[in-house]
Amino acid sequence: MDNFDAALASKTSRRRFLRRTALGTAGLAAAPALAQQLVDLKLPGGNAERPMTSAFPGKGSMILQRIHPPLLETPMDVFDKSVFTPNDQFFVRWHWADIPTSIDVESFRLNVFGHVNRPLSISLAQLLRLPRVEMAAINQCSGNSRGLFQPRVAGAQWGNGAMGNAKWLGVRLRDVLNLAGVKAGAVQVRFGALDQPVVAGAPDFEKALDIDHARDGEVMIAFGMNGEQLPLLNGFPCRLIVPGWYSTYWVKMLNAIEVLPGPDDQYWMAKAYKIPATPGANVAPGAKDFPTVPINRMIPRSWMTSLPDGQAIAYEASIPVGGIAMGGDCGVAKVDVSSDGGRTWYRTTLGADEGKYSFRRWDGRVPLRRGPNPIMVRCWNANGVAQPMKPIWNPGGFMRGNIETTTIIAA
Ligand SMILES: Nc1nc2c(c(=O)[nH]1)N[C@H]1C(S)=C(S)[C@@H](COP(=O)(O)O)O[C@H]1N2
Ligand SMILES: [Mo]
Repeated sequence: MDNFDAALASKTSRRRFLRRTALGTAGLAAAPALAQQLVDLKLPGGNAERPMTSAFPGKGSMILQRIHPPLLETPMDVFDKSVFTPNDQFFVRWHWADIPTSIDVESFRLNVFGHVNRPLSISLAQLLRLPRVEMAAINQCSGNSRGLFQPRVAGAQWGNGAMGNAKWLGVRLRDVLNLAGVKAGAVQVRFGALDQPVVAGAPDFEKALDIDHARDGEVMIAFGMNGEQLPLLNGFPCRLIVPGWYSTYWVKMLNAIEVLPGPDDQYWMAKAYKIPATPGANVAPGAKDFPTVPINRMIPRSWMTSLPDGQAIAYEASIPVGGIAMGGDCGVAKVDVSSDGGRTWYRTTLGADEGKYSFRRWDGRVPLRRGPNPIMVRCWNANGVAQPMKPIWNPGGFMRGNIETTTIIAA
């Protein structure tokens, strides 16, 4: 991973480092060229077609959910090719449209302040000199698959592609906090970034973690993603990695780390991204007044990716099927597959273990009948939690995790 040091070492490559990440105002401000292709996300109740676009800097072919701020979804077939999601097809989500279009790697500083003994202003060169760690981890939006909620709820109408898995290279947040010296009585750590609200008086995007979580040795400040720099839209020059937790905490373009002597009571922690304090974050459709907690750990999920939903194939007695699974906040223990609506289940073979926070490949075989075959996948994680059959509902459209069905038509 010497390319990071090399990039900072010489003036020439320093300029390239910068140029490669400069979007130019046109990059984010102009509407991408009209899409040539539509994709059907099969959201219940319609409004499910989205254009494909490759008009965003550093990004290949993506499902366009929104232009300002950019919301780009990964097409499902990408997940069939590798358990690691390529950087140029990794999903993108921002809350505010005022996003820097270039970063000066010389003057960039990561500031550590608040309830600490020695406030720090860390340059990228200094950050790159700290002991490094690399970890595979899934970045999944809290609202991934929100468009599949029934009844539908407000918010980005994602299909299943607001997630991705990468090998993150960076430093331990704990090491950075130790450099600053956390004072006794610290309660939370709040993370701020370079993006800004476009509406006057609107709350800047900031998230917080409990001090013990921030110092658990797993939470990282990453500057590398799958062996490359972070794409600007995924948070160049550095972002927070919170393994096993939903990506609302994975603050991109991280430039502020503030140790707090009390809980963060600002909008993005106190009001947004709250889930019902009920088992599985589940409430009756339409429910409003219920106790809530900030969204936190992920749960097991799995998908078939070898064939798209609705695919017609020539009849065979049985076919191979494969896909990806995630344990959530721990590893994948086993994955079963069914082609008869969940009456009969077949154990699948798991692919290489890339670490407990990574996607895991699974492969199996199911019998077919003539006509539509509802193929279901079910993951158990290492804590013994299995995906439930029934979908949950909550007004935020958060934490979908039920068994998903891919229908294959054999004729
Ligand atoms: N600075 C900043 N970081 C952010 C956000 C944001 O709006 N601003 N959104 C969060 C949310 S809700 C998600 S889903 C992830 C998306 O990460 P990605 O764009 O790299 O896929 O970024 C998180 N980090
Ligand atoms: Mo998100």
